[in-house]
This record gives sequence, structure tokens and C-alpha cells, in this order.
Amino acid sequence: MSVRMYDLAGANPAVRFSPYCWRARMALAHKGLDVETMPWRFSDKEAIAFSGQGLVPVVRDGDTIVHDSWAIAEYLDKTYPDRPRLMDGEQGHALANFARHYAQNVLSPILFKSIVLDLFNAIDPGDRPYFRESRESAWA
Ligand SMILES: N[C@@H](CCC(=O)N[C@@H](CS)C(=O)NCC(=O)O)C(=O)O
Repeated sequence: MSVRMYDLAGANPAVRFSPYCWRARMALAHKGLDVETMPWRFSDKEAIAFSGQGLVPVVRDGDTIVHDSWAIAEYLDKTYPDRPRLMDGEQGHALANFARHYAQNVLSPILFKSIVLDLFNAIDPGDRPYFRESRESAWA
């Protein structure tokens, strides 16, 4: 049975642009697991309500549901220790943790401002009012 992952999609469902979802997809690929991705839009909160929160990525692996890209990486290493490791030992874990904080707290704020209009234009028109309002209040 394949792992199911809810993955942020644009107006074109083939366009996937969430850096957090890509982290999870690459982690799943590194583990060599079969993945079925479910295109998800900002207005589809209902579709991931089973995870108890409203952000993607969300992964369903059998009866286990995991959200948050970091929690997914840790889950995959714990659950599939015989497959290639994502984080090797305590030092590998610490280094990956540093890299994710650097990416989200230093790189993302800079990149976000230069690509936000491209994102706005790529998302589903139904998502645009929510995207605009939530991003303006968070980033302005
Ligand atoms: N800490 C979370 C962040 C997840 C996150 O912010 N996901 C965004 C997509 S990039 C999202 O689902 N946004 C939905 C919303 O803003 O309503 C992780 O690492 O997975």
C-alpha cells in the first residue's frame, strides 16, 4: 500500500510549489516509498481536517497520520530504519535541524518577497483572497 500525501497545488493541479511539501516528497523519495500525492488547495481545509490542523504536508501511512515536514522526516527514519537514512545519528539530526531553521527563517523571508506575485498568479483563483489576506497580515 502506498503512502498518501496531501500536497499544495496551484490552479494547475500539476504545479506543486510548497517548500514544506517538497521536503516531505524528497524525504519519501529518499526512502524509496511509493507515494500517492493528493493535490490540495488553501481552501480545502476540510480535506485534511482528519489530521487535526490546517497545513500541508500531511502524510497518511496505513493508520498513521503525520503532519509537519520535520515530523514526517523523523517519522520516516524511525519507521523505516533499514532504508537510507535521512539524518544519520545525533549530529546528522542536528545539522538537518540547523539547515531547516536557516531555510525557513533566513532564506524564505528573502525569497518570498521576490516570488510572492508569481505564487499569487499560480494559485487557484478561489484561493487568492485567502492567500492575499493571510500573507499580507503575516509578512507586511
Ligand atoms: N511547519 C510546517 C509548515 C507547513 C506550512 O506552512 N504549509 C503551508 C504550505 S507551504 C500551508 O499549508 N499553508 C496553508 C495555509 O496557509 O492555510 C511544516 O514544516 O510542514
